[in-house]
Order: sequence, then C-alpha cells, then structure tokens
Amino acid sequence: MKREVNGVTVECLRGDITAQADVDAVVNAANAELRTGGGVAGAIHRAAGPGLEEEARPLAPISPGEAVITGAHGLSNRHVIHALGPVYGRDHPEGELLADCYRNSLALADENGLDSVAFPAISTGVFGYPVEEAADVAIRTVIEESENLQSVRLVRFVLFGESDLGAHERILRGSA
Ligand code: AR6
Repeated sequence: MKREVNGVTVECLRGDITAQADVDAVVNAANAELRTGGGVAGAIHRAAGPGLEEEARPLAPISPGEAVITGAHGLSNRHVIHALGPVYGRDHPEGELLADCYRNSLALADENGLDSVAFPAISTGVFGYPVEEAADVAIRTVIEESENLQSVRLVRFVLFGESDLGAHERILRGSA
C-alpha cells in the first residue's frame, strides 16, 4: 500500500531489500563495524560484493542511531546507507535511537540529492525489537520528516514477511 504525505510517497511492500533496483538508495541494517553480517547486512554485502565492505570499513565504528553513506558497488542502486539500529533492551532510549536511524538516513539521502530510498525493518531481526513497536517508530518518523525533505520523493519499507508487512500497513493506514 501507498500514501502520499507532504508530497512524499510512503509505501510498504513485501520483498527483498537487495531487489529494489528502481530506488536510488537502500538502507542496510548494519553492525557497528560495517562488516558483512547476517540478515539484511549479509544479503546486501553478498549482492554488492567485497568493494562495499572495503569502502565502508574506514567509516566504522558507528553508534546506535547513526548512519553513513557509500556507493552501491554490485547492487543496482546508486548508494547504500548503513544505519545501526539499537539492540532492544540494551541500547537506551531505544525508540529515540531507532527514530534517529530513520532521520539520519533520510537526511543523508536528501543531502545527496536522492529521489528514493528503501528501508528494511531496522532492529527487528537479530536486534530483537518487536515489529509492531518498531513499525510505529519507523512510520511516525518518516511521516514527521517528510515535510523537511527537499529531494526525497519516495520512501519504501521493504518487509520480508507477511506479518511484518501487515504491521507496517496497519500503522501507515492509521497515521494522520
Ligand atoms: N530484505 C528485507 N528484509 C530482510 C532481509 C532482506 N533480504 N533479510 C532479513 N530481513 P536484521 P537488525 C528482515 O537481523 O535486527 C546483522 O547480522 C528481517 O526479517 O538484518 O537491525 C548485522 O550484521 C528483520 O525483520 O537487522 C547486525 O549485527 C529485518 O529485516 C544485526 O544483524 C532486520 O533484521 C542487525 O540486526
């Protein structure tokens, strides 16, 4: 489903973050060291090839809530934005740190003149953030930031599972 907010299309779909060839940047649910990991990070690094880690490593370490931008190497996008989500129950305040991931990633996309950016559900895998809570933070933050964006016109949430998609759609539908 899609909604337009302040001239920005916000959409949720089920899919693989490495198969979003029509967006300028994909966001990586990164680790602090910006190394290949599991989940989203593993999939992005595998698809991008070793050049991604070579470019990203000198930018590490990053802290929870922080984001950095690199080229996309073997991926069919222009950039990868690497954001470190909070570990649920460990990094506090987790809602604020998760919102920072979305804010900082959108700011980087906008500063780089990008039109479109795709996010996975940051922190909801290995980092243990309950998906309904994370979806609420993610969608609320994107909607809040939409009025500040100059260049970004499409924000896509790419959800791996049907129930994750459902959680995001419910919140997007219900948001003002
Ligand atoms: N496309 C879209 N979503 C995916 C994909 C994919 N290819 N693969 C997994 N997901 P996670 P985190 C979903 O664990 O919680 C890594 O090892 C997944 O089902 O990738 O922020 C890093 O190296 C879940 O809903 O990210 C870090 O150490 C969501 O994406 C750590 O895990 C995020 O899952 C980051 O943990």
